[in-house]
Amino acid sequence: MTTTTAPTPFNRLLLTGAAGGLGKVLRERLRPYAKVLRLSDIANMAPAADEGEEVLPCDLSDKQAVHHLVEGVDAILHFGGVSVERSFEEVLGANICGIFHIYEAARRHGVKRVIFASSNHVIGFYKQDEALDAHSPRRPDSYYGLSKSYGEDMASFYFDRYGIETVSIRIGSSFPEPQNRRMMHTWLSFDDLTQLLERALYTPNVGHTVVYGMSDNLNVWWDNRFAAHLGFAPRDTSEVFRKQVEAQPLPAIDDPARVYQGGAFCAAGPFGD
Ligand code: NAI
Ligand code: 15L
Repeated sequence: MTTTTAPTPFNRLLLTGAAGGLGKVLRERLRPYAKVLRLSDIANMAPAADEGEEVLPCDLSDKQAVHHLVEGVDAILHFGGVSVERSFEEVLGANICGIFHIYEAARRHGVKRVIFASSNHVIGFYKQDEALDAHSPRRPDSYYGLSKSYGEDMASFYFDRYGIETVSIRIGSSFPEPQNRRMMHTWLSFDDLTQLLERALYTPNVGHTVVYGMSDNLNVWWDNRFAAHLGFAPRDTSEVFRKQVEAQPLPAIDDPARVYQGGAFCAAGPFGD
């Protein structure tokens, strides 16, 4: 459960992807957890509001820049990178090289905890009537999903080899509201995301934990039994949006949005033909 008073703040937390949709939300919500929140992105960010913020632009594909970025932080919330399906070349620098740079910098600077914004697209090619847990073999649905799958392997390796702990959150769909029928299953409210990040930051001995990031929705596809030690107890549910979502036309029976857990990502590409 989320504590009513925030636990002891870290001295300095790093949030990558701070200019993005979730980054802007988390810029406010992570403040109680850090004396200084270091915010980074390749895109423009609002200047630091006060001494509790540091704004450091950085391209994740630049190893030396990421090395400097990570210096002096206690933990990393890695939300930066390409967040939808793109060509392999676009995904390669930001996500695949990017996650390597993050872990190498963590190792060299002695950072012991990473929270990785993974994605449901690591398992996106499962059908919507299949039940999964964290041990289900991955079935990435895109180059983007492959990059998140690689990121989870990187997290596993850096724990086994160097003892750096990670919580990989396979975020479903974290938006103000579920936007379609698929998201009735995958939706993660911002409050529940915040609670999950708190648990991921403060739970001891997480090793490499994989957790599905979803609210307390009906008929979910994912079972979080292997992440029970996090004590994540979502409080919101997509049910409150059912009427408005079901007013939308039903997709055709063979539409990927209706067939696969990853929805439209399963039909993206090819690129560059
Ligand atoms: P977003 O696309 O709004 O934010 C990603 C940020 O990363 C952007 O501000 C972008 O400028 C930055 N970025 C891209 N390439 C970069 C590079 N080379 N160097 C530095 N920064 C770079 O995405 P959103 O929705 O905020 O998602 C945040 C994270 O959570 C992403 O990693 C995404 O894959 C993950 N996620 C989000 C979900 C959601 O429902 N919002 C679902 C599953 C995963
Ligand atoms: C993701 O991984 C994306 O970053 C986000 O934009 C949504 O598409 C989400 O998955 C989803 O599957 O709804």
